Amino acid sequence: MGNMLDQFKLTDKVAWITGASYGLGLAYATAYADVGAKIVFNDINQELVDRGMKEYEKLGIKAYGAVCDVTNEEQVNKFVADVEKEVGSIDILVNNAGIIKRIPMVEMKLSEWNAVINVDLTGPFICSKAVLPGMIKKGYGKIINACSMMSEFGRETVSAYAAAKGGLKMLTRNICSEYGQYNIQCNAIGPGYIATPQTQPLREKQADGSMHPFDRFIRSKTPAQRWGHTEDLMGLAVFLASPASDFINGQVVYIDGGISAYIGQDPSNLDESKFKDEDVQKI
Ligand code: NAP
Ligand code: GCO
Repeated sequence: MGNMLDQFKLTDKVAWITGASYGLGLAYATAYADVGAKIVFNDINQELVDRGMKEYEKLGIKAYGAVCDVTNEEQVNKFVADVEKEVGSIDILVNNAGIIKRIPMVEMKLSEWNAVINVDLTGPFICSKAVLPGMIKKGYGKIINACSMMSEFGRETVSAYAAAKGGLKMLTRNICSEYGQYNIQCNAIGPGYIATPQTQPLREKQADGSMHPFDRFIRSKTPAQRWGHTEDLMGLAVFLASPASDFINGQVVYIDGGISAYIGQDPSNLDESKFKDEDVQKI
């Protein structure tokens, strides 16, 4: 068995994290670099790619970054071909890129619905389809999808996002079913409520300086009574990308501070003096 820690190493593995200029994607990439992976990332425009490159340089990480819209199959196929030439065949894909639109369903335009479904569900289809042939040829691969509380629960105003993330849970199971025979594992990370730019609007202080109602609500639904930080997810990201999880397939692993196990308490019971302002991200 050798040294157990070797089970969690990604030495020389090529890891592509989509939409990883900041937020959770940056955290996943940082964790992967720390255990030896070669980092590859894309984002929606050059400004974001440049921002990401600066972040990786600051962290001492040599990353390959390029513009690629995950909803554009031509761009994705070119990105994968360029990576294979410049860095090597992709061993690990994290379908992290995502958007959310918080609009009551009856007010949501079809174009807004389609935008969310395209990025959050069709994007992972396109990117996974692009990397699977190489993984099948090698007889090795890890695909990790960004699921969500909304893969299991609904809530007001996030119909498109919940439909996409619910679909992504089933896409995870289907990739497992079709390609597990080639030693390819497809699992998903299911974060709870994490302090990133995407959830910033739900945590902003009110004009009178009081807590955002949703901030109080989500803390009353979380046994840990706090928002997650990007660092909280790094260990699970490494685990699902490493040999330690080679016999885990088709699973969504929820990392949510206990939300999905807890009925919640009356928000007015919470002692606000215990709460710290949640940083958007520490790294
Ligand atoms: P984020 O801060 O909004 O970052 C998402 C990244 O994806 C951004 O860099 C974004 O670029 C990029 N992106 C958006 N559309 C893209 C496209 N078409 N092609 C390529 N890149 C694109 O989100 P996050 O909070 O880090 O979350 C990352 C993933 O985890 C998302 O899939 C999200 O749904 C999921 N998640 C987040 C939470 C949470 O609480 N934060 C919880 C559960 C699941 P732009 O700046 O242009 O948008
Ligand atoms: C929302 C939030 C959530 C989080 C995350 C929870 O509006 O409810 O944005 O959807 O982003 O997906 O797991």
